Amino acid sequence: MPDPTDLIVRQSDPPNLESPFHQLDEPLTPTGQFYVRSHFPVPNVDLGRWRLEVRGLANTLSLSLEELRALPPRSLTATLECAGNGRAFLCPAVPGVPWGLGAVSTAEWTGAPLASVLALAQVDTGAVDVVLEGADKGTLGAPTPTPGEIRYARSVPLAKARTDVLLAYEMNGAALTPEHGAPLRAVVPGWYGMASVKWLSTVHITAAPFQGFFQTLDYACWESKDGLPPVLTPLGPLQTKAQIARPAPHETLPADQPYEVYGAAWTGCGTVEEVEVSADGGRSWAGAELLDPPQLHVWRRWRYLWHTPAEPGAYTLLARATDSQGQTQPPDHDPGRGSYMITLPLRIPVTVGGNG
Ligand SMILES: Nc1nc2c(c(=O)[nH]1)N[C@H]1C(S)=C(S)[C@@H](COP(=O)(O)O)O[C@H]1N2
Ligand SMILES: [Mo]
Repeated sequence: MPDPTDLIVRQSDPPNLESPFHQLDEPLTPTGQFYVRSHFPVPNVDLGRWRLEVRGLANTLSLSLEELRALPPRSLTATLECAGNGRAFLCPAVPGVPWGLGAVSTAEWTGAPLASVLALAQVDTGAVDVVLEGADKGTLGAPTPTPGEIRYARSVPLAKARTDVLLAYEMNGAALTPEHGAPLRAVVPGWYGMASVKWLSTVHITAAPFQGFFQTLDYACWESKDGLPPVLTPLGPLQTKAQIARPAPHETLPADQPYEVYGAAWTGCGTVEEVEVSADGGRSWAGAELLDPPQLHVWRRWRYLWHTPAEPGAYTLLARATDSQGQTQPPDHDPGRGSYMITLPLRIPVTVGGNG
């Protein structure tokens, strides 16, 4: 287990642990500070007998870890964000793990491209979806009970699976830890974290989009298109978002002093191109300085030099990002998103007062 003092415990069994986002420093989150999201207990994987099975519209495969390690490895850096990150900021409150700012982290992942495994399996024409199934299992109760005991499973469309999905056995240059999915997990760059299935055990190739529990009853939202009534749609790409790491919510800052507001911003498609900060509750906005070069699927840290007001009192800071496709953050939370994709600019209350 990671050192619990490095993470904020939102739930201990199964482990749901939040990264201390206010400690954001380097572009990569140290593994011991990387958030943990699990629906079921961490499975006991027998490493001696472990194999990755490939089934469905392809040749059946059963691959050992050695066979996967023998495929040409690839490394990529990707920011993972849980779709429920920031949920604790919603008013009125919504059900689910009450994540603050820290259900987001960035790591370097190394493994075999899923494309290599799909090529080995010679996927049939007619295949459209790739279901990634984990070894973890359990039951969930109200408000949407599972059909008895199920395994965690999520799918990615075949085209995405062939593009950049990684089957990772390493995280930040070391073997994957149990809570992050050892011995093998998927990393789906640019997508909300639910797609990056941990403890991967089976890959199923299907002829129709998968409609499993975590694709429909969970991790889906309402989308309205073409004048039709709203349609329940599985979550996919990360939405553009900036977050303030410092000051932390409810921090007290000295009056009439320069203060460096610091944070990170990310997006699913393209790169973050602009971050703006408001120090007056969202009435006026000013551009922040981006500190990292643009890199697909990786957050960019940013800073904004704020001269704190001379007048002591309560102030509200907000940040918002815009990406290279022009996607920016909505001013309000769309009810169709339910308890997911919380990208309205979060209000960070601070006290400016006294002599600090
Ligand atoms: N097998 C399995 N994979 C899983 C999950 C899970 O509960 N079981 N949780 C998903 C969710 S919702 C997120 S946000 C990410 C979190 O990955 P992490 O715990 O390494 O941060 O894992 C995803 N993969
Ligand atoms: Mo998640």
